[in-house]
Amino acid sequence: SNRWLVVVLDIFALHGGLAFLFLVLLPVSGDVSYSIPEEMKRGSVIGNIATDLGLDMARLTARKARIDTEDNNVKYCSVNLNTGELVVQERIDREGLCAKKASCVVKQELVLENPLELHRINIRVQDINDNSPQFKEESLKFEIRESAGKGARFMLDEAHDGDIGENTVQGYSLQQNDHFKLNIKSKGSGRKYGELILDKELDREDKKEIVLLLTAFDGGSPQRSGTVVIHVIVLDANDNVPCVHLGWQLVHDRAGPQSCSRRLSGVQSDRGGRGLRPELLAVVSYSEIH
Ligand SMILES: [Ca+2]
Ligand SMILES: [Ca+2]
Ligand SMILES: [Ca+2]
Ligand SMILES: [Ca+2]
Repeated sequence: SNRWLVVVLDIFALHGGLAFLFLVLLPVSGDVSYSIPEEMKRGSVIGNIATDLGLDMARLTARKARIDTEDNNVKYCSVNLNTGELVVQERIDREGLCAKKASCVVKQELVLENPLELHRINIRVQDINDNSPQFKEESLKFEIRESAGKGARFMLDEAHDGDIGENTVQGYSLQQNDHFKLNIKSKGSGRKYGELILDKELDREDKKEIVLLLTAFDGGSPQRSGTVVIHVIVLDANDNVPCVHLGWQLVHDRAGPQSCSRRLSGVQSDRGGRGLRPELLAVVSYSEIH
């Protein structure tokens, strides 16, 4: 069943502002559709268009069979006039053509003359896993106060992957460590991101910095992944009682507050039970903060 394609040429006169409208009627025969993976090599065969459309192979040259495009788009394929095969002419990159669209169709046209005949070609482009998940930054920096409680959460940047479906980011994994667990969350659109959860409290006096590797992976075959380094800087909290020796010396007692208070009372008894003056304690606390 032949249909008619209406090509509207809208030509505006340069003088007088008059618009002339031409209607050109071209016969359009049946469409033909193909489904191919993206990134096929140039010269790869998409299908035999002459066979699929029932064209006379011997007359392809005489009828000047050629590929055309609407709106002067790229000619992604060409016709082999000897074999009737439709072959890849230009790189077909699904990401470049359709970004995150679930369906990607490239439209081309086969034109024949004597008589003039036009066939629409729809090439459905399937995604292949040719992109790896990537983080925007090379490293993520977190400053976390050592007083942060167990269960504290820190949102991590999402990794991006140009592919779609299974070929895009499916999950994350965090390097084994003593302090953090990873929680994976989903956005409304199905996009996934990670969250660091503090599992064991930090101690700046023990470790000032923690370096962790976060990996994002897709679900393609073969699977691809990308990593980011997480730098956790542990900020100080005033969690150690300062100890005072005679002579105003300041000592951080790593054994903890209890033994420290014992030493303070020791200092007090040393000084004949008079105890520390309030202003001395104030000076001690100030010094410890800075
Ligand atoms: Ca691609
Ligand atoms: Ca792809
Ligand atoms: Ca991918
Ligand atoms: Ca501290």
